[in-house]
Amino acid sequence: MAPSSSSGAAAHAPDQNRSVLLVVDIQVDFLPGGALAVPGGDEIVGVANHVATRFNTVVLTQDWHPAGHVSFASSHPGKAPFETIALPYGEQVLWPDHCVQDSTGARLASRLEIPHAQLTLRKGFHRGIDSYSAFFEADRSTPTGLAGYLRERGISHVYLVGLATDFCILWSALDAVRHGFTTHVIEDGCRGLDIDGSLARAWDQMEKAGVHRMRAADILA
Ligand code: VGL
Ligand code: ZN
Repeated sequence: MAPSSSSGAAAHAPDQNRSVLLVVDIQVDFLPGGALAVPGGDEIVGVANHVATRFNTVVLTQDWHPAGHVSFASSHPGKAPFETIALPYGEQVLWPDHCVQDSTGARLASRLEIPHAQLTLRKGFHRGIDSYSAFFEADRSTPTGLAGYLRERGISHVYLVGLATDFCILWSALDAVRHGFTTHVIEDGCRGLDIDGSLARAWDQMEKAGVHRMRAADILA
C-alpha cells in the first residue's frame, strides 16, 4: 500500500498521552441471554478487546444497581418494562431488573479481555436515580467523578465502545462533549437497543453535538 493511502486512517489514530478508551457496560445482562439483552451485543466484545490494545488509558464502566432500583419496572406496581414514567428528574424508561449489584448479570462479559484497563467505574448505584452516562447521573447534576479523573490525567480525547448505543453510549458521549472532550464513537464497537426509533435519534443527536463517528478499522489500520 502506498504510504499516502493510509492518511485517512492516521487522522483518527489516538494520541496515546491524551486519549482514553471508555468501554461502556459490556456486561452479562446486556449480552444475548441476559436480562436486558442488546441485539448483537456479543459481536462487539472482540472489537472492544482489539481496539483497547491501541490505548494506554482504558476505563471500563459497569451498570451497578441496587435491588429495587427506580429504573426497574418491578419497582412500580402495574408498570411493564419499556414503559416510561415521569420522575422528578424527567422521563424514565422502565427496564427489566438488570445489573443488580454483585449478581452474575452485572459481571463484565467473560470474553472481555482488557487486562491493562486502569479503572472500573460503577454507576447507577443510587436507588432513586438512574445513570446512563459515565459522567453525570440522570438528574444531570450528580457527577460520577470521571471528568475530574480524566482531566487530572491530561486526557482531552474520549473514544467510546460498548452498550447500548442509544442509552449509555449516547448519554456518555453527549456529556463528554459537554465537558469539552473531543469525542469519538466507534460505531462498529457499539450496538443499540433501538426502542421506537431511539437508535437513529441517538446518532442524530450525537452528530449534531459534534461527536465524531468512526470505525474500529480507522484505529486498527
Ligand atoms: C443501559 C438501559 C439501562 C445501557 C443501562 O448500558 O445502555 N441501558 N441501563
Ligand atoms: Zn441500568
